[in-house]
Amino acid sequence: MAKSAAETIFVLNGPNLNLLGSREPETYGHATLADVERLCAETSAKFGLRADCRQSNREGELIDFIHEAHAKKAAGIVINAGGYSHTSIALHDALMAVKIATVEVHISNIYARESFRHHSFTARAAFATLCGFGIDGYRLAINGLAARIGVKAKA
Ligand code: CA2
Repeated sequence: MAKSAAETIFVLNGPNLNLLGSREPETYGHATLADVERLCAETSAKFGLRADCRQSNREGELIDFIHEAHAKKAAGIVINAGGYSHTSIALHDALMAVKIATVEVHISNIYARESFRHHSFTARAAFATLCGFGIDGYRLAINGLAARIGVKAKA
């Protein structure tokens, strides 16, 4: 049976994350965005959830995805807004407006990098932030999100 929208989590990746696996492996590892999306789908499935994975290099489109998550009554959001995390009040405002349980993920440890990465506007709108775990951060985020929304792993 098809899963209802209420059992969907949105996994949003921001600018340049489509380049994962092709450049800067010392910072972001060798996994591709397709690997990230597969990991999210597999992890979500363990909870009977569906991962709706989107990536955009445009701030406005990411905001549209957040509005769509609200319209579709998504159960949660996992977001790596990339560089927009550090600049975008508009993304912060969108996340605040929809009031969907949100986890922020960064592949790298943003606190061990340049000081301009140490502040995240979007993190203020998330109930938790994970950074520095590589792409495993997405798996951890979905586990934490499921616990937060009261969804248990299926036997
Ligand atoms: O560590 C993360 O996940 C970041 O969100 C990645 C962003 C960066 O601006 C944040 O400070 C931390 C950059 C994404 C760029 O991704 C690339 C992947 C491969 C090659 C080049 C860029």
